[in-house]
Amino acid sequence: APPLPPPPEAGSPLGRPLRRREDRRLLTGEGRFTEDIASPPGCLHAVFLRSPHAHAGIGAIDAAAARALPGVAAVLTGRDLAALVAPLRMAPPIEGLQPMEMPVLPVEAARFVGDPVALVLAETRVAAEDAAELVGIAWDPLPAIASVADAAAPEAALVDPALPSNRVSLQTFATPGLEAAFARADRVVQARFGQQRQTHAPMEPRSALALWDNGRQHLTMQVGTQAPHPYRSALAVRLGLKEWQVTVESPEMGGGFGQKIIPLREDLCIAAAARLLRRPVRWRETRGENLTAVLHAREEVVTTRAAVAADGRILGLTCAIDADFGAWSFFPANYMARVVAMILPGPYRIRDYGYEVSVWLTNKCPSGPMRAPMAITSWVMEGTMDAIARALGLDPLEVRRCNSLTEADLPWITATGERYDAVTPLATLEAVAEQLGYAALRAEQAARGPAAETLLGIGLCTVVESNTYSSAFYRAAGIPGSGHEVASLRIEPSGAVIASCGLMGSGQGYDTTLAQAAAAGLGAAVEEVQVQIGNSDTAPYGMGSRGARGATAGGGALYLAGLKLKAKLLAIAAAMLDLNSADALELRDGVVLRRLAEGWAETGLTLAQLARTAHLDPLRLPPGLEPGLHQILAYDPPGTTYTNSTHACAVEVERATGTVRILRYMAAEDCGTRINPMVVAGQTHGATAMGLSGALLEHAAYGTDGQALAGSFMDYAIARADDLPAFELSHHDTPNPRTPAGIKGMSEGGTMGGIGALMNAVNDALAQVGARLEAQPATPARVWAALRGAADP
Ligand code: MCN
Repeated sequence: APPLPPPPEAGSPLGRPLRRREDRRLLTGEGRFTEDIASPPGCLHAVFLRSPHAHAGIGAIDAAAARALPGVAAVLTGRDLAALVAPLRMAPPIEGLQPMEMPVLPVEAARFVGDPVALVLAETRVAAEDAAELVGIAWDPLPAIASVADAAAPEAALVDPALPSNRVSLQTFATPGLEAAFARADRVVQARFGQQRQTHAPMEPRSALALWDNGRQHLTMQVGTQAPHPYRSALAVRLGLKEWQVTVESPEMGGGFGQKIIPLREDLCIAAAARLLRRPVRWRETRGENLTAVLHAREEVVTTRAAVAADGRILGLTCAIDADFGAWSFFPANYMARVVAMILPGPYRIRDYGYEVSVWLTNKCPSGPMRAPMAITSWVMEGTMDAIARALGLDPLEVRRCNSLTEADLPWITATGERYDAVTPLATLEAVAEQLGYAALRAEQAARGPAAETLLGIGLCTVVESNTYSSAFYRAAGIPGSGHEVASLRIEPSGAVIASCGLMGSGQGYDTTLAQAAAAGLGAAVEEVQVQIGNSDTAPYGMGSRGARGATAGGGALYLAGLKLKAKLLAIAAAMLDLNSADALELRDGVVLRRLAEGWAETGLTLAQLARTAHLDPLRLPPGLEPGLHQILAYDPPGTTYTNSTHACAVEVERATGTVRILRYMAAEDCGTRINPMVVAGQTHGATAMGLSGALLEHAAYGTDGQALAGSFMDYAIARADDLPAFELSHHDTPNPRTPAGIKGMSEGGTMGGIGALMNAVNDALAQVGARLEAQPATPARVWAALRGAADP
C-alpha cells in the first residue's frame, strides 16, 4: 500500500473538542425520528402475532374473525409471505459451520417465544392489535431446548431439523508449540467465565415506514439503519428487486448498538406487504418485542487453561467457548464467538495458543451483533491473569507487567496472525495503576482484612479492542462484505462543502466528527462542511456503521478524499496566482497560504474563490483539470485496527447484602489521533456504562422451559445514572502509522473494559473470603449467595 500521509499538524480541525452540532436539534426535541414522520394517506399499520411457546408446531391458522374486523386490510401468514420474500440462506464457506435457511416467517414451527408467525395490517394500530388477538392458531407445543446443556445432550431434539446437530459451528485452532508449552509449565491454571444473555435496549425501538410506488415500481423504506446500502441490497435481493428500485432513507436513530444493521424479518414483511397491497405500511416495535424478539447477544461460557512459569509468565493458553445463539444463526455464528477467541491473548506476549469455539442453537431469541460482540474477552483474559496471580501468590499487577507487550515487541503478530501496530498496553496499565494509587489501595485492603463488614476489591482490565475490520478479516470469518468505506466530497460554487459516506449514526456525533475529518484533509474551515448521510441514493455505497469503523474507515476516507480535492484546489490557486507550481501553497481553514523562507503568508485567495472558478469560470483552470469539485474515494484499511485501554475499578462489597458499590473508576485509552476528544470521551462513557450495566444487572432471562422472563424494563434491568460511577479518563494519543491521520476506532473497548474491571474487582473482594463469582451479573443476590458459599444461582 502507498505510504499514508502523516497526521496533521497543530491547528488542524482534528483533535478539537468541538461541541456536537446535532445536540441542539436532539436536545430541543427537533430531531426527526421514524415515528415523527406523519403517516401518508391510506397508510396501514402492521402488528405481528408472535409465538407464546418456546417451540411449537404451527397448525391451522384461522384468520376469518380477524379479517372481518372493521379496518382490517389483510392477515398474512408464513405461507403467504414465502411467495413474496426469499428465505435467507446463510452458507459461508467456513469449515465447521452448518449452513442455515431462515424463512421470513416460519411455516412449520415456531422456534422461540416471540417468533413472529402472522402479520396483521389495518387502518389503525388499535384495529391491528385487536385483530391479532382474534387470529386462532392450532399450536402443537413441543419440548424446548433452553440451554447449551439441553442442546448438547445425546438425545437432544433438533432446534433446526435440517441440521445434523444443535452445534451449528465448531472451530478449532492451535499453534504447533502448544503441547510443548504445557509440558514445560510449572503450573496449569484453569478458570471459568460465564456471561448471561443480554440485549441492546436502544432508547428508540425499531420502527419503519414502507412506501411502494406502483407506477414507478419503486420502494422507499424510511427506517433507522446503521448501514443504508447493505440494508438496501439485502432488501432488494430478498424481494426480487433491483437496487435501483429501492431507496433507503434513515431518519435520526435513537441508538442502534448493532440491532439496526440489516433488514430483519419485520422489515422484510412490511416492505412485501406494501408492495402486495399497494399501500404505505408502517410498523413500530413495542418495548416487549424489542427486549424478547429482535436479537440477543453475549450468552457464552469460556474456560481458559494457562500454562505458567513460577514467576507468572504465561507459556501457553487455551480457551474453550460455548456460545448459546438461540434459534437462528442468522448472522454468521462463527464471527461473534470467533472474535472472542481471536483476540483473547490481548495485550500479552503469548506465542502458543489454542481455542475451540462451539456455537449452539437453542429455543431462544436469535443472537446478533451487539456493541462489542467480543465483550467478554477482556474479562476472560484479565480474570485469567488474576487467577494466575492467586495460584502463584503473586501480585496481579506484577503478573500483568511481566507478560505485557512493550514497544520493543511491535509490530506484534499474535498467535492467530493478527498484527498490532502502535499499541501501548503497558503505558495505559501503568497510568491507571498510578492514578488509582494501586499500592496504597492494596495496603488499605490488607488493613481492612477479610473480617470487615465491607470487603474492598480492586479490578484491573487491559483491553485490546479490535476494530475497523479489514476485508481480509471478513473473508476469513465468512461474512459477505468488505472493510472499505467510500467518501464523497462536493464543493459547491459558494465554497460550501458537502461530505458524505456510507455510515449512518445512532448517536456517534457524525455531523461533527466527519465534518472535522473532511475539513482536516481539505484544509477547509469546519463550519463550511456539512455532513449528509443516511440516504442510499445520495450517499456513496459504503459498508455502514459497525465494528467501531466510523472514525478510521469513514473519517479516514473523508480525510483522504479531502487531501485529493485539496491538490486540485491548490492547482487552481497556482494558476490564478500565475505560479508554475502549487508546491509552496497550502490551504488552511479555507484560506490559501504561500510558504515563505520564514512562515506562511496569505495569498488573498480563499476556498470560496477557488470553488467559484472551478464551477463558473472553468476557462481559468489549468489545462487537464475538469470543471467542478467532486471527489469520490474508497479507502480499504490495510488490516484490522487495534486500540488499547486499561480500565481500573475499586469496589466495596457489603457482606450482609451482597451489594457492590463502585468507589472509583478510571480508564486510560489510546485510540491514536482523536478526531474529537469530547466525542471520544462520550463514547467511552457510553461504552463503559453498557459494560457495567451488563456486569451488574442486565439479564434476558429464560425459564428452563424456554419461556422468556424479561419482557419489560421492570424485569430487564439496565443501569441508571445512580448505579454508575464518575469516569476518570486519560489518553495516550499514539497514532497508528498505517491509518489515515493515525486514527484508531474506539467505541467498543469501554464495554469490554467495564465488564472486566468490575468483575475482577468483585472477585478480588470475594477472594479474601475464598469465594468467586463465576458468572455475571454481579447482582446483590448472586454476590450474597457466593459469599455464603452457596452454589452460584
Ligand atoms: N472518534 C474520534 N476519534 C477517534 C475514534 C473515534 O473522534 N480516534 C469518534 C468518531 O469520529 C465517531 C465516534 O468517535 O464519531 C465513534 O467512532 P468509532 O469508534 O469509529 O465507531 P463508529 O463510528 O463505527 O460507531 C459504531 C460504534 C458501534 S460498533 C456501536 S455498536 C455503537 C457505538 O459506535 N453504537 C452506538 N456507539 C454508539 N453510540 C450511541 N450513542 N448509540 C449507539 O447505538
